[in-house]
Amino acid sequence: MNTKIALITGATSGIGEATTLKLADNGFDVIIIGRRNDRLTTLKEKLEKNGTRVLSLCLDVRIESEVKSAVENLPDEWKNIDVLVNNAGLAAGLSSLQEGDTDDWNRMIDTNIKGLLYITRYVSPFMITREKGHIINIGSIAGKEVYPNGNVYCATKHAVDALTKGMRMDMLKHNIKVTQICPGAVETEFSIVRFYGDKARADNVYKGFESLVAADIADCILFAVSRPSHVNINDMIVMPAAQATGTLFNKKL
Ligand code: NDP
Ligand code: 8X3
Repeated sequence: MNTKIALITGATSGIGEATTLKLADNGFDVIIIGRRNDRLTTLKEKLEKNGTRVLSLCLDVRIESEVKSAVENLPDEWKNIDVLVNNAGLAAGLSSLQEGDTDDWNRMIDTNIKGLLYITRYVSPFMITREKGHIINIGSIAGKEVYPNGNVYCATKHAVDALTKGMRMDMLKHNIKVTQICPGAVETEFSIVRFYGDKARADNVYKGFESLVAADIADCILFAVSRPSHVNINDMIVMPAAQATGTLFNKKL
């Protein structure tokens, strides 16, 4: 089997789902991860109709034992993972540190940092065995700068920035590429999750300007993974044309 394999975390929505569709369209078989099994099943059925082979793993990236067991017990034909997209992540809340909800902090730290680490820890040995592979970490403009009330979310994305650099050094001798993609505002379920399901508040984030859509980020990921073998894209910051910094927008309201 010559088809390449991509593993995408957070494939049930937004950037992860768009990336799954884009990579499948471009000849990848896919391992898709998320907690919402109904969505995984729908995506799997849709892709299989178009001839893509799909392995669906319903798991929570925060739970190391789930990640370890699922990855270590992959059927042999799924172990040759060429591309890992560490995308699963979230913001929970937007409040000052002194008023922050510690449950929100734990969810963000456990998902955005520890989840990314667990997946990478258990997937990368397969790449190292083959001396081949490409890891794509989804960072954020929030990993390049900090904005008021973004404290812990920004810290988790700064951690992704540091981990991207660290893993690139550690994996250099194993011929594994490591890329970070840092989006500005992308309209997905991100703000609905951040505001605990308050759709009106979430919609307001994207009012008055043209935000990115998930497919824009999927395009960047496809570009990074389709460079010739001697080329690596280290880091890409991708913003809406109407957004200059994490908080400065040209909104026409
Ligand atoms: P969505 O909320 O649309 O998607 C988030 C995805 O992550 C879902 O598929 C969700 O699946 C998955 N996920 C969350 N927690 C877990 C978990 N514990 N275990 C497994 N999967 C999990 O948001 P986006 O697509 O926007 O977010 C994707 C990434 O992009 C995140 O890392 C986010 O920080 C980053 N980002 C987003 C930006 C934006 O403006 N939207 C900008 C910059 C970066 P499920 O709920 O089924 O588990
Ligand atoms: C998600 C976008 O606005 O929180 O990373 O920086 S933002």
